[in-house]
Amino acid sequence: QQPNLLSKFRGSVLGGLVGDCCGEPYEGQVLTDGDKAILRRSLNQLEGPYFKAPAKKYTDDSAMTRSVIRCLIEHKDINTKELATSFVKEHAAEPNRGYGGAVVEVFRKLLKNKFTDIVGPAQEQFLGRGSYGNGAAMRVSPIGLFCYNKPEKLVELVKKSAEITHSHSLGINGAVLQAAAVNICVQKDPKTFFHDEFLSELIPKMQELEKESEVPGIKASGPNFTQQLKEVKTLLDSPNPLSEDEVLNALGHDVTAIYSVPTAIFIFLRAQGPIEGIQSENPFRRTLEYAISLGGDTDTIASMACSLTGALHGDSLIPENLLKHCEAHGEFIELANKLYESSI
Ligand code: 8NA
Ligand code: MG
Ligand code: MG
Ligand code: MG
Repeated sequence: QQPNLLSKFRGSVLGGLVGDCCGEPYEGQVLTDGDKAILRRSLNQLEGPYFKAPAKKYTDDSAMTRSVIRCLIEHKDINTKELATSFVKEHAAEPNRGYGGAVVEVFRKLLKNKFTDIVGPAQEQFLGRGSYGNGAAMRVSPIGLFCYNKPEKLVELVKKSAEITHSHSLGINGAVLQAAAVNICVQKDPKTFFHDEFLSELIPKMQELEKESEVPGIKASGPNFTQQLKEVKTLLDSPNPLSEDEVLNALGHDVTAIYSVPTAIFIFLRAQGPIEGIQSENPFRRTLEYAISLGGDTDTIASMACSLTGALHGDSLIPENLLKHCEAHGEFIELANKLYESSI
């Protein structure tokens, strides 16, 4: 039977946490076949009979996602001043969670202006162009959940949550894409899920969004999310087995939104079926292992991809013992429960 809504909320929130914690040790790496074998063994071990081990640490992705969830629970809205304050407090308390290279400058300026100007510091980033990093996208899945029964509010809420740190249209639209993808997953029955149908809902949304916000792009003729999603479809429809190079050449795996959010969506969609070299019947495990195997910004890409698989299937596919190895898992279960309560 269809996973219930609460299970989907928990699946997405906990999926995001597990992806972040398990992806973190590999962030910035290109994995060799040997590394992938080690990864597989390690995930098998973590999923197996519980053993005592130091918790796998979450990073900026989960720290900032938690701020977004708390804001939604408390205000049933994105209150930008509260959210900005929460980001800055989290960062001040634990600056070593692997924050992006430039975003800490935004936090410093917000403190300095005493939160009187919330969006100004982000607009000053990168000589006034704004950040196109994936930091707004990596924290936004809860908005996709919250809007399950109010999809018309999604773009507005995402934009408010993004603009505190990311003013570049690619940074913002990447966040809308991730939240919209989660939002579609919550509505779908995994038993009758097809990537064609999913993409044919998502692509027109991005087309409309990108028409409105003429994308300045990395170069004038730079890529946009509509094109990247069409690449995702081409890759998924390809009759030949896909090499990692083909995937990475088409979609990328770095810390920019344009070269990581479509990648996460591709990983999620591909992991709904068998993947050569990954021996698991569980789509959640396939999502996690495949996302990390592709290397690059592994914590963030695994977090985004696993929050999609979790939103589709619910939390029953997340191996219980694996979850127990992730730092703060109990707190995130509670947050998912409360987010559900505040959304209905
Ligand atoms: P951000 O705004 O600092 O952007 C991340 C990076 O993207 C920047 O440091 C730049 O290299 C690049 N970038 C973004 N916009 C531009 C631009 N307009 N021109 C040139 N370069 C640009 O931070 P963010 O929050 O978007 O970053 C999110 C990522 O950072 C996540 O992957 C997260 O996990 C984290 N991260 C941290 C480390 C680390 O070890 N500290 C490494 C990788 C990623
Ligand atoms: Mg991180
Ligand atoms: Mg890191
Ligand atoms: Mg990252």
